[in-house]
Amino acid sequence: MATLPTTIDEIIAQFGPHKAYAPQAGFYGSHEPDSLVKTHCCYCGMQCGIQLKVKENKVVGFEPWMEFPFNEGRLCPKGVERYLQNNHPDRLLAPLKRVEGKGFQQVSWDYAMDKTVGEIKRIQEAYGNNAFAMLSGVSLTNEKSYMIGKFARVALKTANLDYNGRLCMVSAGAGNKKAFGLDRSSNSWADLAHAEVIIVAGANISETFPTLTHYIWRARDNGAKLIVVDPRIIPLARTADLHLNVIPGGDSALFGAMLKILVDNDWLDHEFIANYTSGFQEAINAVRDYDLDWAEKYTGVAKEKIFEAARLWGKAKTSFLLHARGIEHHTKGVDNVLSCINLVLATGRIGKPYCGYGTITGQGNGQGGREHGHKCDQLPGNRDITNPEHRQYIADVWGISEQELPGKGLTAYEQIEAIHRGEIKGLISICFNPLVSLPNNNYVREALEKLEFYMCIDSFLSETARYADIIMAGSLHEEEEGTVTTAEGRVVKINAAVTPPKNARKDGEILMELAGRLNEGDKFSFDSSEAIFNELRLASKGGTADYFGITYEKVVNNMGVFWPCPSLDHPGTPRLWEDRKFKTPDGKAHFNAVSFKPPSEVIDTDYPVVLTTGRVVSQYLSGTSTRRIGKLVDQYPEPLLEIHPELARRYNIRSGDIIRVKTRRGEAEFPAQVVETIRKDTVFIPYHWGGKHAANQLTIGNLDPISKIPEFKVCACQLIPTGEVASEKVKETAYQSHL
Ligand SMILES: Nc1nc2c(c(=O)[nH]1)N[C@H]1C(S)=C(S)[C@@H](COP(=O)(O)OP(=O)(O)OC[C@H]3O[C@@H](n4cnc5c(=O)[nH]c(N)nc54)[C@H](O)[C@@H]3O)O[C@H]1N2
Ligand SMILES: Nc1nc2c(c(=O)[nH]1)N[C@H]1C(S)=C(S)[C@@H](COP(=O)(O)OP(=O)(O)OC[C@H]3O[C@@H](n4cnc5c(=O)[nH]c(N)nc54)[C@H](O)[C@@H]3O)O[C@H]1N2
Ligand code: SF4
Ligand SMILES: [Mo]
Repeated sequence: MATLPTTIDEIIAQFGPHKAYAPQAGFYGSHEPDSLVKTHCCYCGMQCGIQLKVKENKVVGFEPWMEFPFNEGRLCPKGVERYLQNNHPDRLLAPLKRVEGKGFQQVSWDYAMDKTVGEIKRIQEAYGNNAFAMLSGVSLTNEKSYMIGKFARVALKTANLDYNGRLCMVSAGAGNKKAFGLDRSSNSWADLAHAEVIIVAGANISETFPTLTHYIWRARDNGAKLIVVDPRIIPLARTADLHLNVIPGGDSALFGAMLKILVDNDWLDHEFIANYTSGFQEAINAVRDYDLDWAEKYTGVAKEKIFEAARLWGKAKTSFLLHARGIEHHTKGVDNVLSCINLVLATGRIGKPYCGYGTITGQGNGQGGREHGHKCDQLPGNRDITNPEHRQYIADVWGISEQELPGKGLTAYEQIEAIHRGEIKGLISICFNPLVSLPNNNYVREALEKLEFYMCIDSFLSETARYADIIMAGSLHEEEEGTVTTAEGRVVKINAAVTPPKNARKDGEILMELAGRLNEGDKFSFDSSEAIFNELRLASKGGTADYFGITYEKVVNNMGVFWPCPSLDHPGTPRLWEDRKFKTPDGKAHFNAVSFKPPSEVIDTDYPVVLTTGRVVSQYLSGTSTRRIGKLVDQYPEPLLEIHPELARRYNIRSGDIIRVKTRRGEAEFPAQVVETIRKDTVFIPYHWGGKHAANQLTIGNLDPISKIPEFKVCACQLIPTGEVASEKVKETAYQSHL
């Protein structure tokens, strides 16, 4: 046994910083693989098809999967390198326990299970069932998502289950449910290529969904006009017809003003509005005063450009509106989404060929994972945990009484607040790294320290796992079979390429054994992923996210099936709403009145610069996997502060200078990258790093009142040059400026 460390810092010194893993080029390629396994990339919501090369139970490379219809073999830089996470030297290979004052020690599975179950029982007996909470994530398959929803309610018997989609998809989900009664993008991407006008709002597609860019280029080849709404001139914006450089937080003012222009110029589809929608009058009343001068003031976008955007959108015959976290990560995230949907409904361009609207789902299974009961307020099939009929249906599928089914629980960040208040004492997390990804992470760290017991299931020692009492070595994406649902709503098959190495185990097996030890084994006696999927099909039947007609066989034979798919003879639904039968109670699509409200923290003389956060192409989420892959680390080794030359001049900042960024939550230092691609009043930091590099030391924990998403995309900061300069290597990256 190695000498054991004594403090968190020493644990970090023992296990990290991550080993950036880069075998020599061609090393693995020189070996003939034993097999090629068709599956999907483990990262973003595009879920590109890929073939993994397997040799001796290790993933040793990849080949394109040309036949998979969405990406036809194309992959992004992360997809090309993703195989290097397998067989990585940092991989957790056995369960660990933390010994106070001594760090982590390997333990047997029996010990890890016994300890966890003992602590669950102790905490629940002392403080009640809801004092033990669970957090999960949607890099997991539909089968695991479904099983976690059932595990938390039936085995752990807690209301407090939530998931990392709370930081991601929930504003869009809430907006879609309000407007359409269903939470899915309306069309397959195939329709995008033929739209006349495309609006992309707050979505850095070339870096975050790189393979989707192909569909936009195809639309451009067909003559489409492209409008990009983003405080930065993102790569897609460089060739756009219009770039609307909105100030972070200004979107609903922009879309509200565009709605007013559509009304004033009668660029409306009256027939659609009259027959298939409700709430139009209220929606336009809310924007009655949004003239162009007002809009320019609150959005920071020139009024001519706002008018031109509305004209292009208003006069088109076909169109697509796409958005992502740029408009959703706000305390007004749901309002922003609704203000986009109002533009789509006013022009009636939905449910027709080449006319569509959608949020671009972020995580690999961000779509499926938000349908099957991961959320604190949701049951499978996107059912509502507070609806008596929905509860009864699921209780029957699960073989429990409706009274036994817990009610609505706390959302992810609210769980952290409840730990601070002493209401939550125990936690299980799987597939979530909140210490990097939640806002205001000093506050999150204090919460982790307050827990009486914390168990984490992961395949790497994430920043959060370092605070666990027990770590269970779970599985990687390529080690367990299942299905995921892509951002376009297509259910696809994940095939296991290898088995978990050494003493690591499949996530599904870990959960089933825990359920057994909590005396609920009979409800978790699945002998295959397909058996779980078959129960999920039944549980989703009749819900808005209806998977009943989808089988493994159908998914494989058709390279994916689009839900809803209510019966076995149903072909699936690539394009929603062709029948105009919306899933709202009155069957109509709903306009919503949206009044512009400023962000929860605005700039002032103390904190005079707007801070926004997001992503870079070569890193993925909290970086647990991509920060361990050598080539990706080389492309972008540490977070840089993007700043406009004019703002930089004011502080005498040059690329590579180290700047202290301070907010009301904390401070951190980042090398500057001076770029002309960002607004003059705004700085941008990517968030994929933990510890002293974490952007979330600075962000604000204020939440949207409906979706409970944090305001990641806007807060106020100070810039303080430290007089220090970054290393040559980092400086080199900083000088690779965007323009
Ligand atoms: N490379 C890479 N790809 C990923 C991921 C990753 O971590 N790395 N993560 C995946 C996941 S889970 C997600 S959720 C998606 C996220 O995908 P995106 O939403 O595209 O990514 P972000 O970088 O968070 O934000 C997008 C853009 O929003 C802009 N923005 C900031 N504030 C505002 C605002 O107030 N209004 C508007 N209109 N725009 C604003 C930023 O400048 C940024 O260009 O990416 C997925 N794909
Ligand atoms: N400032 C700022 N913060 C943000 C954002 C932002 O734009 N700005 N974006 C937010 C968004 S959109 C998102 S989605 C979140 C994401 O935030 P997180 O969910 O915390 O990020 P991940 O990196 O996906 O963390 C997943 C953890 O699960 C592990 N894992 C991955 N796959 C598996 C698996 O199959 N099994 C098991 N057992 N473990 C697995 C990984 O090793 C990792 O430790 O971050 C949010 N945080
Ligand atoms: S676009 Fe997304 S799914 Fe496709 S290869 Fe890149 S990270 Fe993977
Ligand atoms: Mo996300």
